[in-house]
Amino acid sequence: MKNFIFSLAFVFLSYLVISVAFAQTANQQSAQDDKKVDPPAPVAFWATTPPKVVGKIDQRYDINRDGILSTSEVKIFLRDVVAEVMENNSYDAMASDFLRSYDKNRDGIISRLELEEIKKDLAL
Ligand SMILES: [Ca+2]
Ligand SMILES: [Ca+2]
Repeated sequence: MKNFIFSLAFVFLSYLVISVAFAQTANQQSAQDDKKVDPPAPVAFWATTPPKVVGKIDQRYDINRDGILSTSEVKIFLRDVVAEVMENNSYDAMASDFLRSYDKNRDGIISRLELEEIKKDLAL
C-alpha cells in the first residue's frame, strides 16, 4: 500500500513538472510570435523618389510648383490617367517622362494592360 501511494505521488509530481515545463515552452513560443513583424509594405517607385517635372503635363499636376511631383500630386495624375484609359482605352505616355515608365512595351501609350500596374501602385 505504501508503495502504491509513493508511485501515485511520483506520477502526480511528474505530471506537475511536465505541465510546468510545457507551459513555459508555450509562453516562449507566444513571446516569439509577438516579436514577429510584418515585412515592409511594397511602395510605388514614385513614392520613394518623387519624379521631376519635365513636360507640360507634369507641370499641370505640379500643384505647388516645386518642380517635383509629390506622392499626392502623382496620385491625382495617375487617377486622371486611369479615368482616361477607362474611357478612351489609351493615354498618351509621351507627354510625361514619369508616365513613360509605365509604358512597358514602349509604344508611347498607356494601354489597359499597362493600366493594371498603375492601379496596383495607386492602391498601395
Ligand atoms: Ca510638386
Ligand atoms: Ca504601351
